[in-house]
Amino acid sequence: MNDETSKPDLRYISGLFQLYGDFLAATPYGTGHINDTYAAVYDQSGSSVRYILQRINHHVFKDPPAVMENINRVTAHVRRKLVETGATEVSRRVLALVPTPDGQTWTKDVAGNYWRCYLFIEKARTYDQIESAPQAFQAARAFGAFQRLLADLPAPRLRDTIPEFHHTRKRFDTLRAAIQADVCNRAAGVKREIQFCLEREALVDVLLGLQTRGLLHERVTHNDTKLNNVMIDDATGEGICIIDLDTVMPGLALYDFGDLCRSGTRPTVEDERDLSKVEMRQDLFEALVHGFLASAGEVLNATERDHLAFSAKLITFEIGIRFLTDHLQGDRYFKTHRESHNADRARVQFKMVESIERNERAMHRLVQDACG
Ligand code: ADP
Ligand code: GN1
Ligand code: MG
Repeated sequence: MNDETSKPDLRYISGLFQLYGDFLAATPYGTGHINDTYAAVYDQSGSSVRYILQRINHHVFKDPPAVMENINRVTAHVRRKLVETGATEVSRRVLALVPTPDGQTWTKDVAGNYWRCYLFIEKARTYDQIESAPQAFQAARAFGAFQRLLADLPAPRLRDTIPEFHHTRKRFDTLRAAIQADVCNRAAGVKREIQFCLEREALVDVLLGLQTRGLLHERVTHNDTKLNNVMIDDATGEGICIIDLDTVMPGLALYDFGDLCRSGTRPTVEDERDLSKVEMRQDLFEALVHGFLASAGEVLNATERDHLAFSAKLITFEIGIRFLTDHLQGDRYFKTHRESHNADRARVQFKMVESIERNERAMHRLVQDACG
């Protein structure tokens, strides 16, 4: 059986995809907060070959077939463009779905869970914590390139896999409702964090206002551009493949840049308990700006360029709001691994927001210099 609480029978799940050879083992893999990810190992005539098996979180993604339709279109488009431009190692540069025997990109197990399978990108890894400015540059260049490659994705519009995912006003209002409901009696324990958010309410309407005025417009964006969603090549350090494509859908370019700054400028893990270590590092921000502009610069308009520094603050604030909301609502959304985990994560985001606030003018000047 494969309900969500029991350990899935991964030999059986692997058998639902067109995998050759003999199943050896499958173990939990990665540190994502949403899906259940496993690395499955097969013996193929004497060679070990790995695959990624993922159980899609269908509480978060209410329409998994729509998610898979998006991913199939997006990966096919990127693959075609990479092939056309003569890229090498294409199957390490774009996720490759392994089909089921009847050619589908996903399947359902007997318990009603949705599964997919990808080729395992070898000789590369993801990082939960940024290590250097060159690595920040590489990550940003890869996310920017992904956005640029998808700028001409043919119609129809991609499906909204999580409607209003980055709608900062709605995220704020949901927090306010969670504070009022206080279903777990946790609000008293996070009074300072709540106050921090309430004082900054005005931030949440800025990009939405620019969008309403027609100064920002929708693009195909990734929407979950944290550092551990880009694979970094072990040998060259290149940001070789963008992964975790469930949230690829229409969004603002600034959501992608801003969210990358959240993890890409912070020299600690996302749930660091020693807040004295948490700060926005200007050298890392500079590397992110240069990396993003190197690949996506030519598609950004003046308003987008003008709000790159602001987006770092806004999206860090937004994700902090989401962690705090989840803490207040009883940890129903993000996976947690310890007591008050979401509150710890929220505190790190808010410490980053403060650090960005102190440095925002210098960050903005740096962007202006980089844009020339
Ligand atoms: P989640 O949505 O839960 O964050 P991800 O798709 O980001 O799930 O996968 C979790 C982790 O698994 C990634 O951070 C990465 O380390 C690893 N991973 C995912 N896909 C691949 C792949 N095709 N090849 C190698 N590692 C992968
Ligand atoms: C989740 O799936 P993962 O772990 O890469 C979340 C992001 C948050 C992030 C915070 C679908 O990303 O939006 O920014 O956690 N993904 C979803 O670390 O909600
Ligand atoms: Mg992920």
